[in-house]
Order: sequence, then structure tokens, then C-alpha cells
Amino acid sequence: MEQYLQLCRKIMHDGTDKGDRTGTGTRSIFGYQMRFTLEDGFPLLTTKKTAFRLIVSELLWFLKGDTNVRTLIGENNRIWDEWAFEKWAASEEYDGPDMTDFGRRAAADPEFKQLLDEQMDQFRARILDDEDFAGKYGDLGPVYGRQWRSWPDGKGGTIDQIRNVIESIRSQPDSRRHIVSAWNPAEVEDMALPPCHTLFQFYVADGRLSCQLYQRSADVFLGVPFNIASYALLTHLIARETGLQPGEFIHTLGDAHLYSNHFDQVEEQLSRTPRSLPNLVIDAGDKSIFEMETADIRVEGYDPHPKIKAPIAV
Ligand code: DHF
Ligand code: TMP
Repeated sequence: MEQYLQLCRKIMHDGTDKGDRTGTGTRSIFGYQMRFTLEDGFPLLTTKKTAFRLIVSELLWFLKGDTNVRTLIGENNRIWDEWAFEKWAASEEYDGPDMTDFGRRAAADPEFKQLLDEQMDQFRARILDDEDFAGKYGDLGPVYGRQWRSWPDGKGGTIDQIRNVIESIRSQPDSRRHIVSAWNPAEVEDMALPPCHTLFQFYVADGRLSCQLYQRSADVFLGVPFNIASYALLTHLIARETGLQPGEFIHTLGDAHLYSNHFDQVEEQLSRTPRSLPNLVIDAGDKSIFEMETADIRVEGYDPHPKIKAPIAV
């Protein structure tokens, strides 16, 4: 994972300070590539404790075609809540304290942060208790799960890109068309957050399956550790499904940024020495990737440095 630390160093030293949509401010570079050989171990960061369980539950949620945070909250996974809450807090029906610009305000004001936490807790409880409410406010719009499994084909039907790519890897491994795209320009406007991991491609050689991701926008401290592990896991899962060995995960980044309120955390991380990588264990019997559950997948031998907290830009 030295490559990840190198990316952090490069942004800190060579990056340009810029404003951004969230009003936080970032330092960024444009265009960067990392390569992870999956045989060398599972690429989960060891320089800070990273919640692998959340990564598995999010990926399986995508693979099932789900776009509602209710499923994630049910698994105690809160990583998408802010983007559902945003819609609720801006709705006519919401009558709690004003939550305009809540992400930025919470990062700056501990008192407001506490108010937000209370509202978010109430929101989560209601999502779990009230199915109609969850249907209306838990859904993030036509995000990853929708585009991966049921991209509208414009003729009244849908396209299952994941099933198709598995089939094409099996039947025509040499094909140069093993592509899945989450970026659907016709629907980007309806999404709670336009896809950050926008497009990926598989490649088969010597019995090994490799995957390359194009990520248009990369929050290098909070998002990228999740994204690396998620796509490494996806490569393992698709390899298992197609009878291949996992090869490389190649991670190509567009706007690779560090938020200005993550700089201290990054320095702390850069002062730590990486440890040996864990191993991935998939204990799913003959379940397909569409049937797996979070408990079927784990890492062994993971001995990271402690967690480092950082506020997320909404
Ligand atoms: N917005 C921004 N600004 N950055 C992101 O990385 C991001 N990621 C999204 C949605 N919107 C985003 C989905 N993925 C966390 C990690 C990934 C993620 C969302 C949130 C996160 O908060 N990670 C923390 C806490 C995890 C935990 O609860 O243990 C971390 O320290 O890794
Ligand atoms: P943007 O839509 O303005 O680019 O904001 C999205 C932010 O979320 C940006 O900081 C990148 C970050 N992000 C990731 O890094 N990885 C992810 O998987 C997701 C969903 C978001």
C-alpha cells in the first residue's frame, strides 16, 4: 500500500489548492494511476484501521441492484446516510431545525453537529420503522445499483451490465468490451450524488482476471481506501464467478484531492509504517455473487494502525 501513501505525498507536495462544490477546499492533482497485484495480499490500508465490513456490505448492495439506504442502515452501515438525509431535510414534510448546508456547518460547529446527529438518528430510526417513508426518502435515485443491474435501455426494458459482463468474460475472454458504466448522462441529474467510480473494464490473460476503474473524483483520505478495497473485492468475486484467478486491480483517478480539513490526519498517516496485507476469505459455498451476504466475506491477518477520524464533506 506504499502506492497509496505516495499518492498522499504527491498531492500534499505538488497539488494545487482549489475551491470545491462542498465549500471545504481541496488540494488536488489530475490524473494518477495505482496498480495492485492481488496475489500479494488484499489491498486494505494498514496505516489506518479501515472498516472492511462496511465495504463488503456496500458492494453487495450495489450487486443486488439496491439503491435504498434502508438495507445499509439495517446492517448498521451509515456511509450513505447524509445523501439520503439531504433530500429529507430539504423536503416540505421535514419540520425539524434548519439543516441547510449541514455538512459544512457540522464540520465547523460542534453544537450544530450534535443537533445534526440527533436529527440523523431520528431519520435512521424512521427509515427502519416506516416502509413508506423509506421508499420516499431512503432512495438515492438511479445510482450504482440501478445502473449496474438495470440500466434503462430506452426501449422500455433494462440492461443487466453485471450479468452481461460475467457472460462475456466466460464466453469471450479475449474481448476488449468487458465494460460496466455507472455514468448514465440521462439520469445523472436524478442521483443523490453522481457516480464517483464511473466506469470499469475487465481483462483476461493467462487465466487471470484484471480490473481497471476510472474514478472521476477521489476523496483520497476517506473515499479512496474504501474504493481500492471494494474494487479489489469485486475483482475477486467476478474471478470466482468466471473460474479465473484474480490478477491486478488498476485504479485510475481523475480529480484526486485531499480536503483541507484532512491534512493533519494525512500527515499522521504518513508517519506510520505499513504492515503486511491481510488475506481475503470468501466463505460462500456455491452462492452466486448476487446471493452473498456480508457475513460470507472477511479478511484474515488484518493488523492495522488505529483508526483516524475525519469529517466527511457533503
Ligand atoms: N463524499 C465525500 N466527500 N467523500 C467520500 O469519500 C464519499 N463517499 C461516499 C459518499 N459520499 C462521499 C460513499 N463512501 C465513508 C467512507 C466511504 C464512503 C462514505 C463514507 C466514511 O465516512 N468513512 C469513515 C468512517 C467509517 C466508519 O464508520 O467506520 C472512515 O474513517 O473511513
Ligand atoms: P463531487 O461529486 O463534487 O465530485 O463530490 C463527490 C465527493 O465524494 C468527492 O470528494 C469524491 C468523493 N467520493 C469518493 O472519493 N469515493 C466514492 O466512492 C464516492 C461515492 C465519493
